[in-house]
Amino acid sequence: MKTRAAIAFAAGQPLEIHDVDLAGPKAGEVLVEIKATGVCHTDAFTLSGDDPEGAFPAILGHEGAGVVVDVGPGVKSLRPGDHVIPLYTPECRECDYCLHPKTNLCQAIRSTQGQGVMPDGSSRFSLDGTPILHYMGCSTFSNYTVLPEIALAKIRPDAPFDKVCYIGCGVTTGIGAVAFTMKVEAGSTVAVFGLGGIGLNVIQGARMVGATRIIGIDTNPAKADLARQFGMTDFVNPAEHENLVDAIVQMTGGGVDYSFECIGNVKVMRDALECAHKGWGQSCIIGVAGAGQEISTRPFQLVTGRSWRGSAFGGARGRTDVPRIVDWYMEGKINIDDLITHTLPLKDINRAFDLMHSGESIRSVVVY
Ligand code: NAD
Ligand code: AHE
Ligand code: ZN
Repeated sequence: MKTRAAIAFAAGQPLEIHDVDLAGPKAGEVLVEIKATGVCHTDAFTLSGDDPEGAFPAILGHEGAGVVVDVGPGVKSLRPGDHVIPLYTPECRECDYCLHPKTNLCQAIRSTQGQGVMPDGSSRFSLDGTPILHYMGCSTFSNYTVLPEIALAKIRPDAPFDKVCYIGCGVTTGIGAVAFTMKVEAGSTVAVFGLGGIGLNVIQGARMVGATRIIGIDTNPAKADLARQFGMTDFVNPAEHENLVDAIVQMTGGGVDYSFECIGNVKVMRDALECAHKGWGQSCIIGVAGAGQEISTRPFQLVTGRSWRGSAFGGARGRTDVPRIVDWYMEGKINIDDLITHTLPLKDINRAFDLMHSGESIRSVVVY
């Protein structure tokens, strides 16, 4: 079949809209009509050429929601008409990782996914006979896409696609990092570095679990108002402090219980660690840093009781946790609507990247 898609032909180039050929689902695979997709900073990161796994030409996008159209042989858990959210972190429920209680990083299809192909080593997308790569196993910047059954969460049919698509990455990543990965306790003091599409969800997660002081840090003061609405109690603009770490340590009488880096800047990752409280403070890296970049700190920071951790997809097990998070949204427990600042048609998708880079948007959602 044909599907309209935004193709990334090369790093640093705008996406191009084409009618692409899409082969049907093979064994264990599912054809999905994507109804809406968010644009995450990770899409921009890969498009920039900084992603060591970035390969082109590819169809980016990993924050979608849609409807099952067809299933390949052997698919048991899904059927046409089911509403689904694609999972860049699948959940096979069989591999060593899925069976381990301490991780959500299912590895069943990780190596082929990282190469931009389906588990059988081939792509379902092509243009004029040339294969186009999949991205993060999702490729939600295509109106129709094919995914393995284990990479789809079945969700309730009354949830609006143009809102719950954001649960496919940003919402789950932010709230999950607080609730699932770090298990922040009520009464905690939390610092959130970067108040974008991820950081604001960390803030709403921190408020949900009962954190009493939530400090937001962003170089763009225009982010502060929305952050306050989501639960931030204090805003810090790094430009107003000669030593950001000292400022946060002083504000909190020794440092925060938990800090989260939601930018992808290795210097800020260090600050986030070092403003965690001596003896017990824990810092979580969520931001994705470019090829060749490394983090550093004095080992004494860890010797004296701080811990450095990280979180992918908020520690969520997608087929289990994503439907629950959709329920939280439908029950009014979390706010997604106010974070979706722009809704665009696919033909304008490059504007979503411009809005992100200029700091005007929190999340842009493309609606098909
Ligand atoms: P975004 O562009 O919406 O937000 C980034 C925010 O950081 C902006 O508000 C910006 O003003 C602020 N910022 C930039 N430099 C800063 C600095 N030096 N100090 C303070 N604030 C600064 O991006 P996003 O969609 O929220 O994504 C954030 C990061 O999280 C990206 O690196 C993305 O790739 C990553 N990410 C990781 C996961 C995961 O599973 N680990 C999932 C999704 C996104
Ligand atoms: N490909 C990059 C790493 C990118 C990365 O860290 N991705 C996150 C999700 S970001 C979603 O917006 C992730 O889940 N990582 C775990 C994994 O297995 O990819 C690189 O550095 O090679
Ligand atoms: Zn993402």
